[in-house]
Amino acid sequence: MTHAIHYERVDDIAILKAQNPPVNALGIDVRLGLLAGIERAEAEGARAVLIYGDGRTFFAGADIREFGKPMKDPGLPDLCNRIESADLIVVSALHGTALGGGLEVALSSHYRIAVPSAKMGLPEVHLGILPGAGGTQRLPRVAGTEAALDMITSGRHFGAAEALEKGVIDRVQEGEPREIGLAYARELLDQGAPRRPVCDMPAPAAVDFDAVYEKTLAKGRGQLSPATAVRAVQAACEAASFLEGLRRERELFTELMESDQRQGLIHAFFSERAVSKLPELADVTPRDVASVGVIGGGTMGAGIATAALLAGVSVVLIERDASAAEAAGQRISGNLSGALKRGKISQDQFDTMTGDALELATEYGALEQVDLVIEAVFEDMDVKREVFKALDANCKPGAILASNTSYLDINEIAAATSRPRDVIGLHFFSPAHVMKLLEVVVADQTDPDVVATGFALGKRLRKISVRSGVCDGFIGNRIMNAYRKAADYMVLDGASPYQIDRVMTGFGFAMGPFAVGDLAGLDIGWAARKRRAPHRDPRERVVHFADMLCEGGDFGQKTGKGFYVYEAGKRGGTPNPDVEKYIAQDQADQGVSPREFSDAEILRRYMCAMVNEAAKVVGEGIARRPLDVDMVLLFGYGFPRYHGGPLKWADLQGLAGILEDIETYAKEDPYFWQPAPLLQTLVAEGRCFDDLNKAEK
Ligand code: T1G
Repeated sequence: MTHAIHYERVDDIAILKAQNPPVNALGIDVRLGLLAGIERAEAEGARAVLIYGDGRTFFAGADIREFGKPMKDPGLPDLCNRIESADLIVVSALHGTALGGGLEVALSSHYRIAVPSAKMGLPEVHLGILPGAGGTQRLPRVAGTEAALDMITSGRHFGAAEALEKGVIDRVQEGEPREIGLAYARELLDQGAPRRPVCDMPAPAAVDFDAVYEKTLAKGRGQLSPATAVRAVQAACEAASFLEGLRRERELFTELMESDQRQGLIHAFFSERAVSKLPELADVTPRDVASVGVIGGGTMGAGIATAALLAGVSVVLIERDASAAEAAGQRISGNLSGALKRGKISQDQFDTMTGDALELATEYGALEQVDLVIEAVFEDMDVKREVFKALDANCKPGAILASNTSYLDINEIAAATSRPRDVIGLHFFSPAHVMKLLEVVVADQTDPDVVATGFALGKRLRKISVRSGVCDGFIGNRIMNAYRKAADYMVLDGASPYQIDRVMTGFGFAMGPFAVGDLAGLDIGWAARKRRAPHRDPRERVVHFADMLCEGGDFGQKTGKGFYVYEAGKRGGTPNPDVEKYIAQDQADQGVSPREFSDAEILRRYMCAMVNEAAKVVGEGIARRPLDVDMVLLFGYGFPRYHGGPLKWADLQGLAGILEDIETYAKEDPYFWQPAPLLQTLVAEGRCFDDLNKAEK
């Protein structure tokens, strides 16, 4: 027996215990051990086999690290069929998270028991594939077609109670998996219970699969795996035999396994785990943070305070006066009542978070005991320097002073204090209690343990934390500024903003850049352009049509009009007829003769601008690795997850072609399209961005 599966006999029952931490992934050692265990049990004349997982969970799925490599026998589909055809009773006892191939192993068993806390699911669609070891054929047979379609196309986890109710498992029982599994196997043997292969169950009832397919495809915003999985379930209902259904499942699985979207989603899966693991922090102990101070109770400050309260961290929020502090308290209560309504927190938790755990104050003296302060006041350097001077004077030694600024220089802020080593940037994204991204901005003098504390706080707040160096806009806003400019330049040159929005939603974004601008408020970009104007390089191409919109008081959704006109009670907007006039005016003022843009050119230019700036951000060391940029764009800017992020997308497209296009665009605008040195180097060396990610591991 391989070490990954431990074999034991208890009378006429053989027990196969999986020992492959951390999640009992079904790697080759486990598969070999299961096969050997079944064959040994049969050879020894055992009457039943119990399969369960040691440690924290039953099998959590195939070993994702094996994807893209030649599959070693036994493959999971064959192994599941072999378990199912075993000439004895097979029982699976589930705990932890029985996911993907793990649940498929359980479904190929004849009986399934679970502890009440067990979670199950077939989340393969989130990896760009579909259940490929019989799950699309067996689940509909035990749970019915509709339930199976919901579980498989959503990829959601579900609990033992729902699994029992839907027929996915046969029993839920408190206890250790080994004990409850052994007792259940014994009971079945004593009852003379029959083997009960799912493959012998009747084919599930058909539904209108074309309608389900179309609906699933539309919902996926271009992601293929959920809709393709519908076709696999359809085969369970319509194929001539179970084996024919399995064959169809394998065909569709292989199609997805070879797709770029599978590579993108697997990249996202591993990157979101790797991005917050920095080698230089491995041996650094974070400082304790039992309570945080928040300076400023506007949307951002209240959101940050809400995120901290939801994570069990008490908050002292400072506002300039009692009424502002009261308003902040209302915002926090409003945020938390949303969590209460959605069942994320109990009434008791709500009462604590809006009661004892939250202090609203107007004097900095209230901060004397907090371990870390996050400043979220007006984005003006003079204001921030004053705030940090006051924090420095009032906070205890060792308290960390963080700014939530989205672009200002943390070094300059730190210089306003006597403790620059305790100063860091913690850039949250609005709404701060919802958006998962946190940019941990490390200044020149920031202590490593302060950085480690930033990441530890981010983990506690269930954020995806990404390390950033100091520059205008850090990682995300700096890159966004570049691709937004590319979009504006295309409009000035003749593309319609509405065509650009349509192209980018077709690429998988929930909204295009102009609709996003309307949502965030066009005045924010306007203010940033005015702030940068005095420092603007004379070679930079300037557009004015967006400023004209703002000068007319049209800031987007908040004023009812921006690039789109918004009507109360209606979702989305319709194109604002004034915009064409402003664009034409800008073109006339600048002597631009507008031309046609194809959808393909729009996408290419937009993405090349994003990739080029991202390559500069990595090349300058502002982002540690390409995957860091990918995670910022995924978790802060709605980049479609199935592309993996802009630099994963670039690798899949081919860097040489991207560089070639950038060099072509640079002929018309050498300043904006200056190729990133890192991109040039990678192309010259025949390497890709992922090579840099691997080098860092
Ligand atoms: N394969 C390989 N490594 C895995 C893994 C997997 N399936 N699941 C987790 N890990 C690693 C993870 O990278 C991390 O590593 C460590 O385990 C702890 O994970 C044929 C083909 C199980 C809910 O999609 O959802 O079966 O960073 O930090 O937050 O149809 O991991 O420590 O080096 O996430 O407690 C289907 C994916 C596969 C489940 C635990 N299964 N995993 O969450 O810990 S496809 C999945 C998860 C499949 C079949 C198909 C979560 C978790 P490191 P973690 P966690």
